[in-house]
Amino acid sequence: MKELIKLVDEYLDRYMEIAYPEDIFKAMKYTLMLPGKRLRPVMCLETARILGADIKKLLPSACALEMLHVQSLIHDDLPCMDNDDFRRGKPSNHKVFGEANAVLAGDALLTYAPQLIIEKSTELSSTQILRIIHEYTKFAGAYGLIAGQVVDIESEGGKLTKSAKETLDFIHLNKTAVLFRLAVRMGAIGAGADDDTIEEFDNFAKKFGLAFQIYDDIMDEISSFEELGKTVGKDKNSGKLTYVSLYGLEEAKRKFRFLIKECYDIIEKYRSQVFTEILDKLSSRIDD
Ligand code: GRG
Repeated sequence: MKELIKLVDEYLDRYMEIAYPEDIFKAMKYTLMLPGKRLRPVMCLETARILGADIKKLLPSACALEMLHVQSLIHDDLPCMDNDDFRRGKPSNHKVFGEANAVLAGDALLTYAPQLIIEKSTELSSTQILRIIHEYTKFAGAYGLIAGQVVDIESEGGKLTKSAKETLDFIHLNKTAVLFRLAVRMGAIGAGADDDTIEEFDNFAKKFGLAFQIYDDIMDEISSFEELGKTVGKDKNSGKLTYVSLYGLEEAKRKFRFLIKECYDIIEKYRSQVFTEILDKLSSRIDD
């Protein structure tokens, strides 16, 4: 896991060169290079590896995923969205570069990511690149990430057109699970996997994504700024719809453990040290 994170960091730095006008590239690189967990690129590379591909083939896609993820974090922190002053333990992008540059840095990451996949994926076929770009645009846009964010904002304002449970699942699947799905799908496509295998990994990522968001909701309740690198207790204070607010802490933990068990069961046959490490780390923080 450590080696994969190091590789991702090295390639992110290499791909994100500072050009003119420097201010925008510096703003893009600032949040990108802060120490995140790099879970999405690592999951993309590990999926490709266990399905038999040379991970180098997938490095542009893995870095593009982190750029898309960071774009969503930068925009999520803006005053017009979640209004958070800290991210990854440091002041949020708009606190350092101003709101206009933070909006533009997010937009620039969102568009540079597919550019990078097209320009640097020299060892993937044109069909694989086209499929990966198609998945990227579908999952990042109004059929994915943006849909999750919109419903999240609407639910905070008390606007629910479905039941609270359906709304919460929709938000988590689209805001959070979607990028884990994109990660494993990209890795599987890059490895030339068949449709059944892609769907198997997709199913894993959906469950993992839901578990990850429940973990995030629980951490907001029980963790500290030092551990998370962002403001804690915000969900509770803003009356946000979360697994903890809907089901209570104990039931949220139970749901988390159930989903993680399902993840172990799906991935077991691949004997992946990296996926096991990710699942172990996540579950070790949630006690019985
Ligand atoms: C795609 C144009 C466009 C807009 C995005 C702002 C937005 C719409 C969506 C917000 C998505 C969001 C912030 C979801 C939260 C997911 C989540 C739990 C993030 C934390 O992930 P970690 O813990 O973070 O992996 P690190 O910093 O470790 O990478």
